[in-house]
Amino acid sequence: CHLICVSKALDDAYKRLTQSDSKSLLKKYLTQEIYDELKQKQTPTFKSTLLDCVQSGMMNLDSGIGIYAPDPEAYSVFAPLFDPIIEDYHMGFTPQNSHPPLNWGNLNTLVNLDPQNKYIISTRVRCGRSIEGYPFNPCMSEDHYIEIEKKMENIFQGLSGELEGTYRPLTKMTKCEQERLIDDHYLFKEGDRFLKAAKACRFWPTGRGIYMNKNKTFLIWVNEEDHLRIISMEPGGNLGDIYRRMIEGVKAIEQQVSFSRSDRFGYLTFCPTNLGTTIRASAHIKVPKLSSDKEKLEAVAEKHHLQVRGTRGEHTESEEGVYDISNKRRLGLTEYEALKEMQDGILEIIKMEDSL
Ligand code: ADP
Ligand code: CIR
Repeated sequence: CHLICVSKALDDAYKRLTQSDSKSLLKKYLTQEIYDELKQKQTPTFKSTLLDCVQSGMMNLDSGIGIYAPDPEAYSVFAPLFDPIIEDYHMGFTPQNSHPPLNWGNLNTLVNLDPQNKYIISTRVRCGRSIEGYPFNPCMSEDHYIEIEKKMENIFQGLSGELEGTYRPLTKMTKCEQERLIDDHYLFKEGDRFLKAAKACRFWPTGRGIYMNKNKTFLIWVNEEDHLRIISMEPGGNLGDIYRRMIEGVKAIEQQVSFSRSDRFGYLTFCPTNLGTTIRASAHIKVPKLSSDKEKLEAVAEKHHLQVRGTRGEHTESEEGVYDISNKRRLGLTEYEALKEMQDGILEIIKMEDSL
C-alpha cells in the first residue's frame, strides 16, 4: 500500500515537474526513461524511494539542483539520476572518476586575498561531515538526533586553545538570540523550504545547535543539513589562516569520531553538491563596478568556477552590494585544489574591479 501511495504521489509530482519551466538539474536529467527505470526502486536498508530523493525539487520548482540523498545507499541505487546531476554540478566528474584522497595541501601558498581591506568584508571556509553509522536527515529518528548531539557535546568539552568554546543547543536559546546569530552570519537559518520538503527538519529543534569558540571564529553546526558543518570565519581576507583553523578543528573532531566516506565520492553528505571535499570557501565581497551588471559578475564567476550567492547565503539576495563568492565544485579535486580555485578566482575578480 505504501508503495502504491508513493507511486501515485510521484507520478503526479513528475507530471507537474515536466510541465513546469523549472531550471533545476532534476528537471534536466529526470527523463521519462530514467523515471521509469527508478520509480519502483528502494534502498536496501532504509527503504528510501525515488520520491524521497526528489520531493524537495518537485515541491520547489525554483530549486537549482532539486535532489537530496535520503541515505548513503541512495547514491548507488538511484545512480542513473544522481550521476548526471553530479557530473553537471561538479563539472565533469563522471561515473568513471573517483574522488582523490584527502590532501589539505601546502597552506603557505594561500594568501591574504585583500591585504588592504578594500573589498573583502569577511572570509569563511566550511566543510560538512556525516557521522559513520547514522543515516541522513530524512531517515533519522528523534533518538538519532539526540545521540549525535550528546556525542558531540562530549567531544566539544575536549576542544582547547583557539578552538575552546561553548555549545548552544537551539532548545535552550531564545528566538531573539537565534535571530541575532543568524543576522550576524554565524547560525543556520530556520525553516529552509528546500530542506523542509526533503524531510530534513523533522523533530526541530531537537538535537540542533551551534558550538562557538570565544571570538566566534570557529563554529560547528550540529544536525542542520548535515550531521556536522565545521566552519572557520573572520573579518578580512586571510584565507590561509582561516583554512588552517578549520583543518585544526576537523582533525580534533576526527580523533573522537569516524566520518562517513566512500571510495568514489569522498566524504558523504546529504546534498550531492557537497560531496567529496565538502569544502565551500567564500568571501563576502563588495565589487561595485563589476557587480553593477549582475550578469557580468555571474559570467566572470562561472569562468573561474565560482558561485555567487546573496548576503545571507544560498537563495538570498545581495544586500548593500555584498556578494558571497565561493568555489562551486567540491568533488573530484583535493581540498587544497578547492581552496586554490577560490583564491585564484577571487584574486582575478579583485584585479578586474581594480582595472575598471
Ligand atoms: P553553507 O555555507 O552552509 O552552504 P549558506 O549559503 O546558507 O550555507 O551560508 C550560511 C551562512 O554563512 C549565511 O549566513 C551566510 O551569509 C554566511 N556566510 C557565508 N560566507 C560568508 C563569509 N565569507 N563571511 C560571512 N558570512 C558568510
Ligand atoms: C536547490 O536545489 O536549490 C536546493 N536543494 C539547494 C541545493 C544546493 N545547496 C545545498 O546543498 N545547500
